[in-house]
Amino acid sequence: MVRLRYVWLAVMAICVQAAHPTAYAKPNVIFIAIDDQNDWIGHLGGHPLAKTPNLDKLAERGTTFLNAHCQAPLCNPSRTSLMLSLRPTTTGVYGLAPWFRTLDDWKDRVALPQHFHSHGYRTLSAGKIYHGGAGGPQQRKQEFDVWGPAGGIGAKPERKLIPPTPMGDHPLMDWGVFPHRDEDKGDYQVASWAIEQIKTAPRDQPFFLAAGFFLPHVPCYATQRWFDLFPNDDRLLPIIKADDRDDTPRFSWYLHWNLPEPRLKWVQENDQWKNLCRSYLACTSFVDAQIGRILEALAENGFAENTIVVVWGDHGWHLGSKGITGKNTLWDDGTRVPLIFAGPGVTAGGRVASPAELLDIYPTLSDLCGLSARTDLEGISLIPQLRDAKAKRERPAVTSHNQGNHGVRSERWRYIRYADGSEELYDHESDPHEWTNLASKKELATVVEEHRRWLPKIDRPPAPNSAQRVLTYDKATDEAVWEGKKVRRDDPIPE
Ligand SMILES: [Ca+2]
Ligand SMILES: [Ca+2]
Repeated sequence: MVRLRYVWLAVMAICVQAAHPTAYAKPNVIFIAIDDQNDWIGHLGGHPLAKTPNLDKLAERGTTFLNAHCQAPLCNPSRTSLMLSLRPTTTGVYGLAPWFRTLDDWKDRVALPQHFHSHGYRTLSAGKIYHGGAGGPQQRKQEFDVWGPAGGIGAKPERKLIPPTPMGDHPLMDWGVFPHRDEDKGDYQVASWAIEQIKTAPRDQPFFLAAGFFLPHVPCYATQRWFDLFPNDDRLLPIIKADDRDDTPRFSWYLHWNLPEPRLKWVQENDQWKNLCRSYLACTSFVDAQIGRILEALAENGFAENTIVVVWGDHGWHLGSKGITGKNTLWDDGTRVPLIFAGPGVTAGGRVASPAELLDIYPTLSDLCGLSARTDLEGISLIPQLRDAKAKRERPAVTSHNQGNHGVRSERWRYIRYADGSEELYDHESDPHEWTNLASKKELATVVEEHRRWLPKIDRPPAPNSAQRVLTYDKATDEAVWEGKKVRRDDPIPE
């Protein structure tokens, strides 16, 4: 009986395939973004309780990058870099503003979806792909052919669920069980729209379909069922070192000075640490389920075999490590992200330990789909690693947070250099949490030197109209300007 059922299912699968033949040779692309998603993903091992069955299954069907890093630890600069395959240090886009199309240098630059459009693809987008709405309706049409729902937070409680937070009690700084329907979430609607596009996709034209999920970006609201996946006890808490910041340069604080994301001290004192961790894990599992819905629709509509799926997160998020919550750092918790490819041309079960950068996605997708190669991209195709996970990459992953501040992640080491010249070095072989700064160890001077040579050669100041989380530093006066305000060396570090 069981065997008969399998035969029946196999016949059905063949029928579905045959019923929906495609008249084009190029593979489709499903391009999935997750906002503020760190490595708390089952197969990445960032949190022992993380539950992401759909992403883990996709990783088994394709190749996953275990050492992938964003080029900027913040939405707008990370996404600009990924979509243009240019470093933030090349574009000068470091803050939440400007939108790169307002800059003379980049207003006509061919972004990734436009490259696909010019090769005959129908390009579609829903949810958060770019940071912000990409201008008015006319301008939006130039980025993608078809626009779906904006997604975002969706249903919100009438008032915040957690106590007032420091730094202006920012409305986004909230999390917890919020009893709404999953269907009322922006992310659910983005997935539903993507599924509809898959079902009704024209059979004579390949598609590039982008779906951008907002969670686990704050506010982390989810229904009880997603919280029930996790025990409400100390196993939720990440392993941290209490005095971890004692050996990090003072300048490291400037990169997340006076931000609305509460410090570890606040979440501990207000009994919010476990709640935050559980909320983040719950939201990640919810997004994983939405991705699962899209992947199921691909298979049900006969697209599983001729579609490249790529999933990426725009940057990491701290949940207590280094004394903070939030983004805007150059450590692994701020830069490490999921990056998974699956589909034709991608080896199943590949797990790549070599570093990869999000700006590699553009040339990789272009290569995988046989589009004309571009010579003006700063990323390098990941095709060698998609064929053989052990294929080496010489280049480390580089992350920049404003001019002069860079993290360089090789397979074994993390090196950081700040604008005032202060440095950090961590050995991931013996110190996976980056607890012990080895930068001043004489015996490691060669390691530091090897990593220094990868610091960006072009290191532009912030582009015109840069704002929000923009840092500049004047070496002559030793003064930093953060969010438009001067920060001096003897200013007390904000708690
Ligand atoms: Ca983000
Ligand atoms: Ca430390």
